[in-house]
Amino acid sequence: MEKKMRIMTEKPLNAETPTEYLRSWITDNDLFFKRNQGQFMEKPVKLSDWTLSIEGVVNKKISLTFEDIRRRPKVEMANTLECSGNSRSLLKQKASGNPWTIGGVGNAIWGGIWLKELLEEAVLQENARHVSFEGLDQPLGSAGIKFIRSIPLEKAMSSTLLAYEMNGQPLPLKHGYPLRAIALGWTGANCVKWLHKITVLEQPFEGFFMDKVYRIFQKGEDPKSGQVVKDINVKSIIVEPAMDEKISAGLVAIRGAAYAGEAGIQRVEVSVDNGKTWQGAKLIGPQEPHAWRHWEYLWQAKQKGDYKIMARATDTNGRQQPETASWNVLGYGNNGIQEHAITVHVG
Ligand SMILES: Nc1nc2c(c(=O)[nH]1)N[C@H]1C(S)=C(S)[C@@H](COP(=O)(O)O)O[C@H]1N2
Ligand SMILES: [Mo]
Repeated sequence: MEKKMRIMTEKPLNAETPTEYLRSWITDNDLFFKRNQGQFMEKPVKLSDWTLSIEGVVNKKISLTFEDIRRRPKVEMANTLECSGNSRSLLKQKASGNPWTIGGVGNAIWGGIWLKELLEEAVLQENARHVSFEGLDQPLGSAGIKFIRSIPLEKAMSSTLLAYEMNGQPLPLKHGYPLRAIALGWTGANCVKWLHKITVLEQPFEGFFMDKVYRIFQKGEDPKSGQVVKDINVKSIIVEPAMDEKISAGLVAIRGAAYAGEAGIQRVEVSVDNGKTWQGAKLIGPQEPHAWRHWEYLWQAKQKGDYKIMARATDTNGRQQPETASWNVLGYGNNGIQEHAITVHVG
């Protein structure tokens, strides 16, 4: 199964979804991108050995078994998950990190419970501000730093899921079995896998994965002075035709997906003449909050030649993709129109 993925590193496993598999609204669990900072267990943890604890600035520490969680009413939410570094390799100026093209993104239906319910049960103290997540995966490398991340309390209380199902299946081992956080509409780094410990904090968690990475900063700046990457930028990707595809003159279906994190997609426009003119694409397929929207533009390709095709999305808050991405040292959030243009040959 991993064969179909584009594997960037084996240890830790970092693999992206080939463009052709981004054409369906639901991304198959097997083909969903995999992004890891550490090493996950070879075998799934035994559910009888697993508990989820909630501690920190709460009045009532709690510990739950998997059954305790399963017994609660199940919530199912669509959510497009994207790695902060997705599209990094398409930046005109190189940035360090995994060389994602556009496949560090996927859409799934996540089944689980609202984090809010558990936090309320644990009774938050007045000084509660952030919620940190810790997984069971082991750090790789000499530094031995665990992947621990925290999100603001408002996000934890409003739209964060603890998911044990992915597309109707038990959460696959590689995607965090048995439980992961899904901060709806936020980048992957906020969605800790193999979750077993939640700590309510008075301020953001301090550590490597909060302060040195997942921050927007420029050369010479202290990473910690930069903004933490949270919400997903408005963006559209072209999934059909393929990059450099040879197509015959006539009617050509240009298709793609657009997403904007917590916002919805208002419109997508397509240009086949280097940005001189833009035509509205048709929004197609399911429309769900936090999930990408697929789109289609039928193009009458009359003249032979090479064409650059570009797509431009606008979200429901009026944010529009920039002409070119705003660069940062770690290459996060590349949503540039130019960076995502494709070339096709009409023959
Ligand atoms: N425990 C743990 N959770 C993690 C990570 C990790 O390395 N360890 N990687 C994060 C990052 S950077 C991303 S993009 C997503 C990827 O989720 P996926 O592998 O299910 O696609 O998981 C996040 N959760
Ligand atoms: Mo990520």
